[in-house]
Amino acid sequence: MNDIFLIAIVLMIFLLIFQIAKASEYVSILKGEEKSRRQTNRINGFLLIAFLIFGLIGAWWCNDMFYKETLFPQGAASVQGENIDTMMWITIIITGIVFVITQVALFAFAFKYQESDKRKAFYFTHSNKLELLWTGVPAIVLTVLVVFGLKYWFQFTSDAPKDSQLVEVTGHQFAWEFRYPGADGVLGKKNYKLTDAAHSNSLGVDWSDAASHDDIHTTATVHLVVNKPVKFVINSQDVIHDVGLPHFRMKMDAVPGIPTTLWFTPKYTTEEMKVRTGNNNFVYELSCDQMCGKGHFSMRGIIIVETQQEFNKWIATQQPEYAKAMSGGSNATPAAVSDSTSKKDSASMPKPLAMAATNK
Ligand SMILES: [Cu+2]
Repeated sequence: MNDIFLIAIVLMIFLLIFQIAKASEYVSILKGEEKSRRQTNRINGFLLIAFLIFGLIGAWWCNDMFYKETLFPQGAASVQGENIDTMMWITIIITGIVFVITQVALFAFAFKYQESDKRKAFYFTHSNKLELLWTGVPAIVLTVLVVFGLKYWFQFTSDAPKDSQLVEVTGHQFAWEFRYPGADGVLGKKNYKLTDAAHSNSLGVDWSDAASHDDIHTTATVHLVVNKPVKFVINSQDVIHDVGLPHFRMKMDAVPGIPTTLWFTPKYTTEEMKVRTGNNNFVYELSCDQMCGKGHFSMRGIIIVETQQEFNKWIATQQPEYAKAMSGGSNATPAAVSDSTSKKDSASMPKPLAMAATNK
């Protein structure tokens, strides 16, 4: 009912404008074409100035009102992200200044140089000086901005520091899976032909590679250590996804068949971010930033940033995926790790992880 009412009002307004336009047309014929044209010109000139003033105030007001809704006020949560923020601010300031100058010039010129009997339009076909100026200056400024962007891009896509944590991120329609190398620091080999979600091998890990025996797998939630660089090795099992890390100001495509990497250093634990944002329910989010199908909206991961001690405590409670697979599926209780194969294999695991695999 409300919608019909709204449509009726809009139609009435259109009708009103149409009638006013028609009436003013008749008035202009009565007054004489020339006189009314000049009058319209003047009115248009003032309207353009009004549009400029209200437009600039409106743009400022919108930004002011919604600024607190953005992630800017809480600051970047990674060391690399701070560089991205700085770059963003420099870009906003430069383009903002250019925007105001060009808009003021556009509308002020339209007002100042409206039709007048007192002057004649100056006509010229070409000016090398002007061409050079308005091509050269933007080209130089944009080159500087792009070079800065490339510098940071090469930084966080290049080799991660030696002491960094390694986490493999795999996207598929519509969830994220994570894999941590165990105590050996090496992720086991994978082969897509071995992918078998029903038998606890959703990532297609090659269990014959001993390096895979202590790897820890998680879904939906990933644990990172504060102030320790983390390197993500990113994969996709079906279509292109994108690891979006808005709080850390990072993102990277997950491309089937082509692992991509990025590294960053989280600056604040999740608990610290709760205080910084004044939001007790704060969680770091890993969003899929690439439209990937009908469940794209739900492809969300949670990142828990914690201290090294908290991380060690958590990882100690995790059972390696190999042990789960050998015990007959991820739903089996760890106590079910009793068949001869898994006993043999857990014996070959590094000690603490083998204990985690069998004692729980
Ligand atoms: Cu998606």
